[in-house]
Amino acid sequence: MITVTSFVWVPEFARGQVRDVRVRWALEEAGLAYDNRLIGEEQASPAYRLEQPFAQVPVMHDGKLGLFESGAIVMHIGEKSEALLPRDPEGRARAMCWAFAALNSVEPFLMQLAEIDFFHADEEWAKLRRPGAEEMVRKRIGEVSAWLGESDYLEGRFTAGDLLMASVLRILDHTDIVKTDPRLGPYLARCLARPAFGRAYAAHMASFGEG
Ligand SMILES: N[C@@H](CCC(=O)N[C@@H](CS)C(=O)NCC(=O)O)C(=O)O
Repeated sequence: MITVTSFVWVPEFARGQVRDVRVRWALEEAGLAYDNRLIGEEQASPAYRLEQPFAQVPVMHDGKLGLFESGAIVMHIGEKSEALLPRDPEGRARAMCWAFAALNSVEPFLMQLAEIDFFHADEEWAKLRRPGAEEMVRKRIGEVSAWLGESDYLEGRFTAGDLLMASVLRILDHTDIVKTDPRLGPYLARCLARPAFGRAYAAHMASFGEG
């Protein structure tokens, strides 16, 4: 049995953006059922640190195997389903390239901007830093957009790379930076229109009423 651990409560602005959405989305794409385990104060416990060394979510248990890091979890789910990782070695390796690109070459820059906007907007240093942070975001997403060209997905078909790239791009939903890009805007909308995302998002949002 698969169990996804997520927070019983997060502030309003963060709802919909917590990284268990990625894991739920991957499970939905793969057609795998899962239970949801909600945690609160036990996040800070030594026992939970044995599951997640940084005391964060998500965690996923697949039988006796416990995993942390949303990217690693999505890869694990991909091992179980061609819907996320193509079975041919080259297609699979290319999907992994984009998964790492999303998490390593794109997400840090988008997170920097999001952190400024959500946590430091009124601070002087943030006002000075924001234009440079936005410029770097525009550079990176411009590069992804150029790669995408007229394709529907990064490697022609939907993979775990698209799932993670779209998950990263939606971090900036509070701005129009991605939405107004002529290729990435429709790309993000295409990814998020997938029924699997809709189910994952709905389950994530509904979980806050379960605590
Ligand atoms: N690189 C980690 C990041 C996990 C992460 O940032 N989790 C956030 C929620 S989206 C969290 O648990 N924040 C609470 C905290 O750090 O105390 C992953 O992708 O799983």
